[in-house]
Formats: sequence, structure tokens, C-alpha cells
Amino acid sequence: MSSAACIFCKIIKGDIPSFKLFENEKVFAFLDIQPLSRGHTLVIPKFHGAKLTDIPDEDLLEILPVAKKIAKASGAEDFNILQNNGAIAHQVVGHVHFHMIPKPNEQEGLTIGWPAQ
Ligand code: DGP
Repeated sequence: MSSAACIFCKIIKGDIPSFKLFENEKVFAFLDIQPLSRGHTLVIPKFHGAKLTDIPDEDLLEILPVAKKIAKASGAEDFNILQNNGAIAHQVVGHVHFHMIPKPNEQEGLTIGWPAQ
């Protein structure tokens, strides 16, 4: 199931370019266009749904192993996994996505914190 108007569905189909890191039957992962740190990745189900509650369990179950794989590959020992649901929770794109945000150490000069709430 996909939505014709959804930018992430278009990315999955290749209609919008992305820097793809991983793809299988149910999951797609690509670099975030507005990275909070180097390697900031979005891991998404191919199944189109706006919120976590819209996604079948069998699709959700495939997400975290991919996020784990990419976190390890990023080389960052510290990282955040974040998933927003709804406008009040700062969700901008209406297709479920898990952010994997590496938190490089400060000696590398790459640590970028979250904006003040
Ligand atoms: P959220 O606030 O959780 O809905 O985050 C949406 C993220 O999606 C945000 O970090 C920027 C990213 N994003 C939006 N449009 C595009 C796009 O066209 N390509 C890529 N790679 N990322 C996008």
C-alpha cells in the first residue's frame, strides 16, 4: 500500500532521489536531507501509514534490526532512535519513520544537540 502524494513513498519508488543505505521487501533506509549529525538516517516501512498505530506488526518488526545494523555501520557508539507521531509531537512527514541519529564524541567536533524545546 502506498500513497501517491507521499514523499517517502516516492523515495521508495525512486521517483524522488535519496541516498539509500538499505532496502529489503518491507524496509527502506536513507540519509535524512536535514541531518542533525553525520549519518542521520531514516528507517521506514514500505507500508504507507502516517503513525506507528497504522503499521502492521509484521512490518514494524523488521524496522529495529535495520536501525541496529545502520547504527553499527555508522561507527557511532552513541546514538538516538526517535520516532514522532503527529504534529504536536513534531512529525512533519506523514509516513512513519524512525530517525537513527549518531552522536559522535565532542573531540570530533561533530556533536549536534537537539534544538531547545
Ligand atoms: P519528522 O519531524 O520526524 O517528521 O522528520 C522528517 C524528516 O524527514 C526530517 O528530518 C527531514 C526529512 N526529510 C523530509 N523530506 C525529505 C526528503 O525529501 N528526503 C530526505 N532524504 N529526507 C527528507
